[in-house]
Amino acid sequence: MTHALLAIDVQNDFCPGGALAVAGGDEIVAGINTAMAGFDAVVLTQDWHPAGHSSFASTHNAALMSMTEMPYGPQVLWPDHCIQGSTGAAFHSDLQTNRADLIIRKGYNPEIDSYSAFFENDKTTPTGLEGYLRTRGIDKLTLVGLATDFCVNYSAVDAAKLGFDVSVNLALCRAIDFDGSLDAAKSGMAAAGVTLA
Ligand code: VGL
Ligand code: ZN
Repeated sequence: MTHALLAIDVQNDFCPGGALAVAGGDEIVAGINTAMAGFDAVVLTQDWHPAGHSSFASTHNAALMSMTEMPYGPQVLWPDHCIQGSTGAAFHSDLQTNRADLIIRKGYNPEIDSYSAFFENDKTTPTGLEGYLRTRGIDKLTLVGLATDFCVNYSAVDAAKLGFDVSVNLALCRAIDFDGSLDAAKSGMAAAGVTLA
């Protein structure tokens, strides 16, 4: 099998001090760097929103972490984060980005959020990652990164649905864990056939 490491959103805004800080988000960086050498390919994702994105609470004058109804379904309203070109959107400075074969950006569509590295939150608009992996003959994926319960979860479930052999290395992930989201994510991933290591 051809095995890729898919490191999700290891960006400043998801690390302590960032706009949507995930507890311990910076603790996984060294381990991800070490893991890179053991794979046939390394792919990084980067959450990459325009200012005024529809997933931001500020865009709707709504409370942080409240829910709204989008044309594609329910959506959490986040603090402004990962704005294109900002320091918050940059990768953690210790992440060895030079090792990446591909960096894929997501969430650039102002009207649709994109937790998954494969499809936007409408579950139909592709990011192009599937085609990249398939044309390189990659059939096995290990996911790491931020956040376990949102972007890692959605990416892992989509990858499994697409037929990839998927595992998530939970030791190299950290979670937002909001309103039971981590437990729900773990059961959802397991039900989708994702191996949780
Ligand atoms: C993420 C919320 C909003 C993530 C991205 O990377 O898990 N979560 N945007
Ligand atoms: Zn985002």
